[in-house]
Amino acid sequence: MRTPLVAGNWKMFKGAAEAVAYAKVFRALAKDLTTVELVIAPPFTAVHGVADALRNSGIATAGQDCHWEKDGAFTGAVSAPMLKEAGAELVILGHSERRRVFGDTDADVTRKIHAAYAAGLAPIACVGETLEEREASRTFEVLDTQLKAVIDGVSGEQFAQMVIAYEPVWAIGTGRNATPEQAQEAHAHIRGRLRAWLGADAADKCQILYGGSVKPDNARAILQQPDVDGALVGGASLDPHGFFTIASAA
Ligand code: G2H
Repeated sequence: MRTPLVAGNWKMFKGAAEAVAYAKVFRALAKDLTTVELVIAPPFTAVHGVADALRNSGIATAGQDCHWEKDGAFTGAVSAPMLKEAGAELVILGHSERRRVFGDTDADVTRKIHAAYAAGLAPIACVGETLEEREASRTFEVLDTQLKAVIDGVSGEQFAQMVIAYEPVWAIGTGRNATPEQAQEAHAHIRGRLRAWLGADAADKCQILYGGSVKPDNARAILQQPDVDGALVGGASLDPHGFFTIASAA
């Protein structure tokens, strides 16, 4: 019922030239992969080039973050309308690296989500608990708090555009991925909360991605879980062939 979505989050890797070369290779590899929605999120400087190289391929380009204002004196920041103009169709918001390294709060994530919608970008909203929170049995409580911020003030029509990514912080870039059962448990919890708060239709249609050390050799088992609708892939998306293998498993 839900189309799988696999997104590559390149983080701070690849300059514009390398990014465009990758996009051309990946476009050719994925030309017959029509059953999966594909997204590539390069660094800001490569968004325009990648979007251009993927034009009319069905593969979308995403930003990795945006500011909540559309313009202003915010040195170093990039706004949602700027990403849209550069060719992005989506934007990753609330990634744990933004929360942990740059201090993004739940309130910031809410503002950024509304800025994305105003610019015509679909948010890929990230939630996830730390190891300390999991070990203290606080996973569901943390997910609920972050989810509430993600859907705060979002209309039903807007929510239909949203993608949610569950990324347990302890599994990000550590090589220590959640087991398929742990992923399914968290995803089912998220969908249950969405059902309670937004209704069955919204919850059943929402694509919930798993992120955290997804690799070609573990993707299939995770993606087979009933409430896992795709993956947000970091390190393993940097190679187009590896990323294609993961996308093909969805
Ligand atoms: C989680 C993920 C992509 P990685 O951050 O967002 O990265 O696959 O490298 O753990």
